[in-house]
Amino acid sequence: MIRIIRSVDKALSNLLQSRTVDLEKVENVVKDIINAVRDGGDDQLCAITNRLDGADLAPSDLPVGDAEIKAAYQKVSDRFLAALRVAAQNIYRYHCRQLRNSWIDPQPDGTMLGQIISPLSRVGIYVPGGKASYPSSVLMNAIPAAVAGVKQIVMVTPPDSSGAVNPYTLVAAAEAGVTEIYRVGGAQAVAALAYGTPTIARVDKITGPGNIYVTAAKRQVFGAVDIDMLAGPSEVLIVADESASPEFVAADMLAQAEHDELASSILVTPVVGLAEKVQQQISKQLAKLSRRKVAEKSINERGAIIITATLDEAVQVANSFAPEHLELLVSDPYRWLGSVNNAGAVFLGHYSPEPVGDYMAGPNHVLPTGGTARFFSPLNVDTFMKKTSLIGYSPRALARDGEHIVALAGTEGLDAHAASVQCRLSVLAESLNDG
Ligand code: HSO
Ligand code: ZN
Repeated sequence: MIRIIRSVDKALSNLLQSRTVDLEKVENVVKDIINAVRDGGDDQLCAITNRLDGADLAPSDLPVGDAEIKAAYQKVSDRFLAALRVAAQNIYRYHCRQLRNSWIDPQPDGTMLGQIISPLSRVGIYVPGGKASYPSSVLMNAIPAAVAGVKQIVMVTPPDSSGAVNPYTLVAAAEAGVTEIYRVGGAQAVAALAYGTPTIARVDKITGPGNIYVTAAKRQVFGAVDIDMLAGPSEVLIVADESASPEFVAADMLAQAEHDELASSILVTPVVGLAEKVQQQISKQLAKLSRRKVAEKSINERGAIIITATLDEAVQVANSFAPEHLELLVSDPYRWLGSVNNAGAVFLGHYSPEPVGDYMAGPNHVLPTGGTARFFSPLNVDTFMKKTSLIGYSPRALARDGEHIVALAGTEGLDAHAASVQCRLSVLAESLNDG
């Protein structure tokens, strides 16, 4: 049964402690894989795929071709495709709102300062295989990249032991504008994307969640490429008052719990009666779930119901936990929104359960986990763009600021910096004298 905890401080420190993901423990295995791929290219990629995924591939089998994508369309239902297309539309529209323009700021003194915002040229999207292979996540990664204007969107995903890739993943990739697909996963795929092999050209940035090996690999290759964030197990924190339905709250907690045994579902409420009813509802609803085993372990080991004195305190607990998903199942969610400062996504009111955001609404479901909502943002269009500063000084502006630059360079002991400005100041002074 899910725990009900009345000591808020203790509950918080326990929860915060238990959610740290220990990437260190796989660090060495991952380093070996990355080095092998760096040194051995495609052959090593295939050898490692054989060893870990059981698929016997030659380098020429790595790319997924058009025929296979066409065949995938034959395997998926019309119902899936219709739903996927509505989701893709919504995600596309939402992310278009995030597009920002380059700008220039010309000044009366003739200077021109500005910022160019441009898409990355080539990005790699990691899509997990097996049970955690979600077509929705393909859309969430690829569509923002396409909106940003990225020309080469490369997807990697592990094959099953026969070498096949999930047809739903392939269809989602085609719908979302992915331009290249390779059947390779794990740390080996991250290494290939970061350093390149003869078959897979290296990318500028790797996004998308994966298991602990993928996450550790992303951390290790950071610097050679950029990465989006370090993803951990998924989590929801629900703040609820007496207006909340115990049935809804329990359902939402289980929706999170079924993702992963390590997922956390937390309810924070000042209403003791609600807490007890939710506890009963969870036991009742659990029995009917196809992923009962996973959900039950998650709920019992990582789940919690925390009783606070007030709703205000409940929101403060949410801020301390900085959840990936925050549901405000309260009578006036907008009243509390201003008090929320750490959350990946906020779901407002009784009719915005997390799956609305997971699949349909449009905002991204790749969100910061493990408390990183303190500083990471959801995956977004900016994730796939970079900025370049523009500096255009006029002679007049340099004449005005030159001595200040010389002064600062002097205090830093950088004579050549000072000279680079001084030689121009001399020319300007001469032309003034001439004039
Ligand atoms: N809740 C997951 C995303 C997801 N749910 C995909 C269903 N499919 C992490 O935000
Ligand atoms: Zn989900």
